[in-house]
Amino acid sequence: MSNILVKTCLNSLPSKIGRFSSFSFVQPLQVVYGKIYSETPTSKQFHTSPKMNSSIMNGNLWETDPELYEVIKKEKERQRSGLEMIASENFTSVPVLQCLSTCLHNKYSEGMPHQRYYGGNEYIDEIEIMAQQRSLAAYRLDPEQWGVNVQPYSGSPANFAVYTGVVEPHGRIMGLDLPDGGHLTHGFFTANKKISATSIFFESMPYKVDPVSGLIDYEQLAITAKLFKPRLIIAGMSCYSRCLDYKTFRKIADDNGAYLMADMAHISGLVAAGIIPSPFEYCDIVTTTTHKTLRGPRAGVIFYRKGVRSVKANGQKVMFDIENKINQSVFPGLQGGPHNHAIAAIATAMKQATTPEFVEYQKQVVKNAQRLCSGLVSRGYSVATGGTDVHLILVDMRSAGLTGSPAERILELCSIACNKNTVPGDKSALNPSGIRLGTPALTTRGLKEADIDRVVDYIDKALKIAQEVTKISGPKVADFNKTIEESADFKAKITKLREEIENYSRAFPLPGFETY
Ligand code: DSN
Repeated sequence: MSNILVKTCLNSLPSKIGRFSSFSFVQPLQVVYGKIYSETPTSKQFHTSPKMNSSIMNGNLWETDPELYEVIKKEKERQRSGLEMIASENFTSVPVLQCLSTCLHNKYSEGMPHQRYYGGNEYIDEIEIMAQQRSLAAYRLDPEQWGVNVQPYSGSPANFAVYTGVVEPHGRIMGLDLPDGGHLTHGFFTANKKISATSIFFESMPYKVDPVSGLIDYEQLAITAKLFKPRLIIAGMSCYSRCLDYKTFRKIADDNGAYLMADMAHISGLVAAGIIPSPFEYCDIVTTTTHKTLRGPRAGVIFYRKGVRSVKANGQKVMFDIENKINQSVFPGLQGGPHNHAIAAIATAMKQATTPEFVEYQKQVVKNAQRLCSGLVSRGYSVATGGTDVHLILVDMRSAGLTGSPAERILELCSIACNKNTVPGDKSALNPSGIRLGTPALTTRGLKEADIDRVVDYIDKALKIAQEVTKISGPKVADFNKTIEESADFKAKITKLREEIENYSRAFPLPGFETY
């Protein structure tokens, strides 16, 4: 049966009746997954297909590739038995994991819903539209005012797509400097090298935090923006523990005729829950990953304004014209086929983001971060900006006579995952003074404030071992590792603490770990 004939049959279905529930209306031939039935198929016929007689195609991973499976099992055990405190990580839900391993993975669908370059996309269209509608709903956005592209593979491609679409080649962008808490894709470069492609293909001027307060220096940003005249300003961060002042960003952007883009990747769960200020009131464009606080799949999303941008003195309306620019920049500009399994997972994650349970989770994430902060401060550690409004804190390890690298290393040896990070005023991203700690993943496992007190105790114990080691080794990580390796006493102390932490951690559940 030709595709045209199949289409004709489908088009003739009564519009209010679902395609598969209406087989009895289409006679005499039925087409299901390419099979032609002379009678209406029973649900058994519909749901079953002959089992493929191929061990590589139909066998389980643990049978077809035990070598790889063994390593995956080790990673699973590492996740289960460790305390995951990397601020950008989380444990996603079973429905998201289920979407990620569906047949949607098999389909090419370049283009936008109902405008594809491949056939067979009727259900993919339905799923992508669902992901779009739910993304707008999760942030309470009016579809007349906002559009969304759910195809970016992740946050970095999403940001690059925005710059490609709305900033001219070598046009100017301004973002928070990476050592001050910004992201690579906010235009990072050093004195010697343009590190990120966003500083190679666009001209980038960073703004900074005040080195004493650790807060974004909006006054200096306004002065620099006036001189630099950026086409786009990025309000976003990778390691900044305070809410952003979007209203001030907006004013600076308006004063210079710039677009304002928020990169809310880290905080998008908190924004969806409505527990911190939303960037949507002030921004023209908002990008996010979907796997951090939002707790969805590893993917990216771009929201963009539609409708009236401004009204001239003579009453003439100036309209936003960024919808097509951004969509075309994602595809065909930068990407090929959308990852449809990830788009389905975005749809279900955005649905979860509207539930009361999700709001409670996000509130607990912040409470836990604040408890982590106060616990460490009470033990003498210095935290950038003195606190946190969000899901992360930045601890200045110089307050414990350490730097970021040995601190990260000792915590890793004790099964606590975090990352070394620059603190305000640091000169080198390779040898930073701090560590970044976040609570989204621990909160997903069910830890509450009292549990965080215990985590603070573990962190403190580990860092005290690091202090002892560095008295002998000095600050270099290679020497630090060697000193531990050569000391039975240090190894015993670390092993004892690690076992205690791992036993504690294993008591907290993980979504889907029994099944996946
Ligand atoms: N790598 C992420 C982070 O850790 O913040 C951002 O892309």
